[in-house]
Amino acid sequence: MRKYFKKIMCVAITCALVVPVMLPQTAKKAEAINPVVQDVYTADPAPMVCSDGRLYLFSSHDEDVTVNGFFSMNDWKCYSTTDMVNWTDHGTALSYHTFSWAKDNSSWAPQVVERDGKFYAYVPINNKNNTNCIGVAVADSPEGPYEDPIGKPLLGPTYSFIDPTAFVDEDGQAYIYWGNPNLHCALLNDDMISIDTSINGDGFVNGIKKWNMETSHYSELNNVNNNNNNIASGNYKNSVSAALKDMHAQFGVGTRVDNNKVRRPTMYEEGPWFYGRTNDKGEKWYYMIYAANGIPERIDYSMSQSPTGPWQYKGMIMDDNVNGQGTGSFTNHPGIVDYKGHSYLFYHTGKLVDGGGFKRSVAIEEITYNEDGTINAVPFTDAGVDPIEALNPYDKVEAETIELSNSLNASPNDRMGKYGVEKEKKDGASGNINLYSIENNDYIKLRNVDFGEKGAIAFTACTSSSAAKDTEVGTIDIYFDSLDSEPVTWFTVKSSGNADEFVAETIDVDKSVMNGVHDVYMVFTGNAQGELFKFDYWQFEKEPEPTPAPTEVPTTEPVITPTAGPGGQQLQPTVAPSELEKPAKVKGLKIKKKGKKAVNVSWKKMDADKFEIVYGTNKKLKKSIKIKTTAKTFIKIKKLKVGKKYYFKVRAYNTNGTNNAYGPYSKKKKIKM
Ligand code: FUB
Repeated sequence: MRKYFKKIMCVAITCALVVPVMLPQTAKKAEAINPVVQDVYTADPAPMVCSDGRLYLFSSHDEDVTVNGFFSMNDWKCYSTTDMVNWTDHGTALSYHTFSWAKDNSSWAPQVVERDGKFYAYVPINNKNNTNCIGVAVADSPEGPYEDPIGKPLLGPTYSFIDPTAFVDEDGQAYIYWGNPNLHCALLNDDMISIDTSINGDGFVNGIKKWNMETSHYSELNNVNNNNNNIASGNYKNSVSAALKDMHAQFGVGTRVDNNKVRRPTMYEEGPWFYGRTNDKGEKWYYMIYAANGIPERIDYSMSQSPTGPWQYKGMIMDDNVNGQGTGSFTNHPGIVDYKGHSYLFYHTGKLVDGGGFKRSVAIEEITYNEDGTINAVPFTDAGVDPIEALNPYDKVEAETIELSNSLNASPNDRMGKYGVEKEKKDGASGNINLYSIENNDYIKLRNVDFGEKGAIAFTACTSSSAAKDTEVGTIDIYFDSLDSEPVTWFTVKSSGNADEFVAETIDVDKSVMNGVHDVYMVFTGNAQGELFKFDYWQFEKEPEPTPAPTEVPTTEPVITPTAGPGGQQLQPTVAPSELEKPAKVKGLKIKKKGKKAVNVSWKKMDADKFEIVYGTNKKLKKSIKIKTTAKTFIKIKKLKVGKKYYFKVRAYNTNGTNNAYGPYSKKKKIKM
């Protein structure tokens, strides 16, 4: 797909000039952010905080049509956010097609972990003989494309090998846990794609440590059926073997009665989620969070001071019902992360329209830890979590960044496909995603968008349509805070003449209206039946800041000619005239922490008038960068954010005050604050 940017300044549109437009009839709905994704069914959430500063959510995907009344799952989805409420859809990250040895309808609970700039997806999937296996796939970016580096299962084929969870500890050792009903543990080698067989030292099942959670492992349970008074009185747990007591201490006393009417030994069912965390007292604890208590599943947890146990059972985090009302799903699956000073539990319910046990959807709640590291239980809610940051409308925002879409309120039969996202097919690579199948009165909502006090002066939208070029195919009507109001502005979409050719156009908007912090609704209207247009991205423009007068002291901004458009291109410095000599490449770049929020950046002395230091949290230093200049060969950079990874590069330049001649950039260096 070829994309180009065309800027057209249109007549300023103010609120006063707005002509009445028909409001969508499906507009009124509960302001609930759970479930997080509303256009497809997502299950088995696996959150991952990435070194690029974003929080990624991987999930399995329940198909719209359930085959043979069982889980019908073929791929794994990827979403990301920076504020916890507006999620960008990255489409399908990988699928059973990623593994040449795998079969369809078995793509269950995944987890992706980052190590040394690579992303490792651990997934349960059946081989062609329909036996459970754990596969591993690797990618250079979280959203893929992923490839199977070993061409065979990492673990298995073995019945019950499902639900992998992986964690890289501070010392670099990586662990993988998995299994239903038994819980298995293995060490991953540093390559993350092979198993270290040394655990247990006994060569048992390739060195895999196993906790036996099956009734058959405890013969005394054969007589403890559900009618046994022993259970009702609670006595049975007192008169059991030392081995069973030990399991109880690690994973709780089982309550589930299996098909043979025999009680499960412990609370553990499946869906383990493993990680390490230091509590407020400075003690390192390991957590095993899991689906528990039979069907319907709730979420329980155990803690340990060693990554391979023994575990201490700590009880429930999320019940399977609130005031007698269930989640609508007989399974549950936890995923827990800390992000920007908050802790979150990701789980799933059957609460999306048409949802249920085989059509589940990811939801999120904020959780809190006690001083000793234990976790406070939370109920599942429709309200979900609050935004932790405002969305910046002056950044390029992918159109598939959404808090809510009206699909939630659509009738059951037209729920799906309203806001499907499609992936541009570029040699099978993970490509661009855009909103498609946009029909009259469809809308998306973005939460907590900060236009600032001065406000926006222009709005750009990048769209495509196959209608005759330049035909008006619809509008994007923008509302603030409620659909029961007047639009604050609207954008007329003109056809690009080719559905695969996206065109960005810009209109002026009224800054006296387009300011402050608002929830933003974009309502799509048009006269055609079916799809009106496709929508790739949008961006507002604010009034330019007055250019600061140049000074000679170090750390001033460089002389640059901004050529960036709303497309978000990186600023390009002025082209060096031929009479200025370009300096050599900067060498010996060093970054040293100076307290919590500052670093000293230094490099080798060399012949040049000045140096330009480019830094930011984006690994490629392509967006959200900051630039400083100095005439010295060192600089202190302040006001960095604790917990974030920053990348730095430096180049030298010669200047005559008006024009600059730049040398090549140094090698990039990174540091975690
Ligand atoms: O999604 C299929 C299975 O259901 C998962 O692997 C389990 O954790 C349960 O959520």
